[in-house]
Amino acid sequence: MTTTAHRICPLCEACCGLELELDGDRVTSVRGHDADVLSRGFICPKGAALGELQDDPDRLRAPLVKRDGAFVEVSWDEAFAEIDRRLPPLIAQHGAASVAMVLGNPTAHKAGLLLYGARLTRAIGTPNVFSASTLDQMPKQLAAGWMFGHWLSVAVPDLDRTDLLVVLGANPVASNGSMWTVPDFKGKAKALRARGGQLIVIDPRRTETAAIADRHLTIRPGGDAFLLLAIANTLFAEGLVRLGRIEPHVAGLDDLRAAVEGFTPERVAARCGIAAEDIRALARQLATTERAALYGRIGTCTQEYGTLASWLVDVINALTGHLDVPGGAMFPKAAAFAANTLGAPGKGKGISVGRRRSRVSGAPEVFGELPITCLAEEIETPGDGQIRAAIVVAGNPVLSAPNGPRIAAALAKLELMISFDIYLNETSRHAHVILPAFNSLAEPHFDVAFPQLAWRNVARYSPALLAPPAGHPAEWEMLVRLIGIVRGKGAATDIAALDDELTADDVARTVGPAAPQLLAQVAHLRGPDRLFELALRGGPYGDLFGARAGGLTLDAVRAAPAGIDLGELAPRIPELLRTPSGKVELAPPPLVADVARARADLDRPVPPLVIIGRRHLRSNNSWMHNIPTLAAGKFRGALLVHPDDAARTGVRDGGRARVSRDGRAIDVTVEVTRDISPGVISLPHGWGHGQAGTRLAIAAERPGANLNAILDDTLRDPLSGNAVLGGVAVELAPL
Ligand SMILES: Nc1nc2c(c(=O)[nH]1)N[C@H]1C(S)=C(S)[C@@H](COP(=O)(O)OP(=O)(O)OC[C@H]3O[C@@H](n4cnc5c(=O)[nH]c(N)nc54)[C@H](O)[C@@H]3O)O[C@H]1N2
Ligand SMILES: Nc1nc2c(c(=O)[nH]1)N[C@H]1C(S)=C(S)[C@@H](COP(=O)(O)OP(=O)(O)OC[C@H]3O[C@@H](n4cnc5c(=O)[nH]c(N)nc54)[C@H](O)[C@@H]3O)O[C@H]1N2
Ligand code: SF4
Ligand SMILES: [Mo]
Repeated sequence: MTTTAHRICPLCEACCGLELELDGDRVTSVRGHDADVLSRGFICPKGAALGELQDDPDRLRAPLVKRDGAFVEVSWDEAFAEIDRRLPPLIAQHGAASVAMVLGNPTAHKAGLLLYGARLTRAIGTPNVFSASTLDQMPKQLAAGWMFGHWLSVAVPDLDRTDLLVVLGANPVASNGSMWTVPDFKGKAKALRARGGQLIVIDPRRTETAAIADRHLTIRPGGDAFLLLAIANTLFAEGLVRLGRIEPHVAGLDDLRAAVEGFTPERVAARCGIAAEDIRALARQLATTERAALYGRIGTCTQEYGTLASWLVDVINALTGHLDVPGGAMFPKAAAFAANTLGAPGKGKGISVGRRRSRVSGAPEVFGELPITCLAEEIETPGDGQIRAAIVVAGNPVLSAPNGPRIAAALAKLELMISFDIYLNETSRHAHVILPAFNSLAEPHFDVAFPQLAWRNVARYSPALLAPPAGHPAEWEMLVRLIGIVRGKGAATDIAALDDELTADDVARTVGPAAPQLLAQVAHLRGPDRLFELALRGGPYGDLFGARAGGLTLDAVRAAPAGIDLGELAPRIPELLRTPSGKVELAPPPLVADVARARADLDRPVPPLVIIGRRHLRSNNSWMHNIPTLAAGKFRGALLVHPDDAARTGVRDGGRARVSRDGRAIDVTVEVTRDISPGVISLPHGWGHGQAGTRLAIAAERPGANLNAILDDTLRDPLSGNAVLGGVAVELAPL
């Protein structure tokens, strides 16, 4: 029997609402859900392939345990019994720090993994927590934390109402937006231009986004902080600073002015590869356009000055009067889970970072995490606190983190590795136990993080659509079972009872003596649903457990399959602020101090050739290369080379070439194109399949090369610990 159902897409930050046709348990068609309040019918080829993802014959259907070096399928009870035999004794002997938690990107897209993964981390109590955040957005979170008092108080462009959007180091036409949930960016950008507005893209490559822009400025990789310092400098020098409505709530303007002194457009032009007159014109255009927003993403984060650049993006939005106003950069107000809607408004504890340091490199902790580039050395280096076991949740660091081969070798040495993964891939092949999810459609979903970054305020819920085969636990149940094992309750924990206990503890921690009363009101729910209900009802639009008539409840959101529209973004300063001063901190001391590092680096010579990454609409980081319709067609893992560089190095279009750095090398297929700047080459990350012991038949046919095999795990933004994933010097030679 065919049924129609609706679902939030679990694949990327756009979080599109999908309309599925189901024949029993099989997905027979996927379309955009026209009525969805967030995405309004938009869909991309990845979302359309959700059915294929479920049907993939290589997808794991049962837990695997490694015995004598080979994986065997076991029952769920056996898998957990294996973990129970090995994990608690290891913790008892070597301490909690001997277990690493490694959280990958899909953790953010699956509420069960996100909410219960955090509980498992707490239950183990390990300081060794690593995630994709330090390959991605940690700089943006840290800058936001220092400026606004919470790491998810991130301003996003109010695209529907702006007249000028400047995109720096992002390609939302391919990525569908990041730290900015904006399904159908392309449609919205076209609407901006149709109403007379402008789109400017600053990127070393003429990207799909640059192709639809009014203007494309090429930048030298890693030059963003310098460009932004010069824009800020120009705004002060030319008397263009207008803080606008946030003026009474801003601190640090004088310190900021002093910090950017000397960074004139002329002084930075060579460093960032943009002519002084272009920098000045951009500063003036931002300052004099009434509704404008500057948006920076991956390109601005995954570099040596990631936090500095992320901070300066918001600084420039503030200095030009575009922060927290319609048509500028605004703060969403999420219906649930947003810390910037909790507690007393307008003031808070702010953030604290660097409370401890990593054992080997001494990298500071940021928001409870250590840089993922420290993972291998923490496994390899003997001594107190050495990592001997890892729990990898939906992550593939062998392909996604710098010096992947070193990570693979380190993982192979672990006494115990547990992977939550749906494939036997480059990382999970090193596990001793693999716990595969049945299907995201079998679990209820509520976007925990992304409404805090969304172009519009909405509340949506996706109920479970499929029943898993008997005995196949939901991912949150697997995590609860692991928590039971860690707490010494054995492999056969009563999941419902332990879930009750965990939830009761959390509620008591947040609301104190009122906890029993609240819990009684949600006693009809279990697992993630109960957490959604608690967060929604206690949230800024919630019914406050009966105190606010007509407020949101999970039932109310569930009754609206297209979601509930909570309106366009509205100004939130000062209410949103959680800094100790109750102000927007324009010049946080660690960032002002970091400007000195940039100043000392102004005259760094330009290497002849540097490498950067890119993304493609039909690819998703290191996975989905095994999905037939996504893998079909032109190979998308080629190295882009400018004709001048091709001529200089002797590589040719369609030929093979070797890219090397510090004695490490990868072999790639070359595509010669004028879309990339001279002196820059581009290779997407997440490739390098076909490795021994993996089970990804389609991906192995055209494996591509692992960009991260030549990137360095020693290069980090010192403030955020984020990896440097581009702009590093490489050599190129024909094969
Ligand atoms: N050089 C370079 N490297 C980069 C980047 C770059 O731009 N350049 N980008 C970085 C960024 S932004 C990110 S976010 C990281 C991403 O890197 P990772 O965090 O490693 O995430 P993915 O590569 O998406 O791998 C996701 C893993 O989860 C598994 N998976 C998929 N669905 C499920 C599920 O439902 N349940 C479970 N348990 N597992 C599932 C997949 O099989 C895969 O193993 O890569 C980073 N690496
Ligand atoms: N189809 C698809 N969508 C995705 C993903 C995917 O793999 N595939 N991954 C998802 C994830 S995890 C994330 S984090 C987001 C990322 O989303 P985006 O931030 O939009 O990421 P990219 O598409 O990699 O765009 C980064 C751009 O920065 C440019 N760049 C590189 N170095 C520099 C630099 O130094 N300065 C400047 N100004 N630009 C530079 C690159 O040329 C590239 O065009 O995408 C998400 N969406
Ligand atoms: S853009 Fe594509 S992958 Fe991302 S949420 Fe929408 S349909 Fe899913
Ligand atoms: Mo990411």
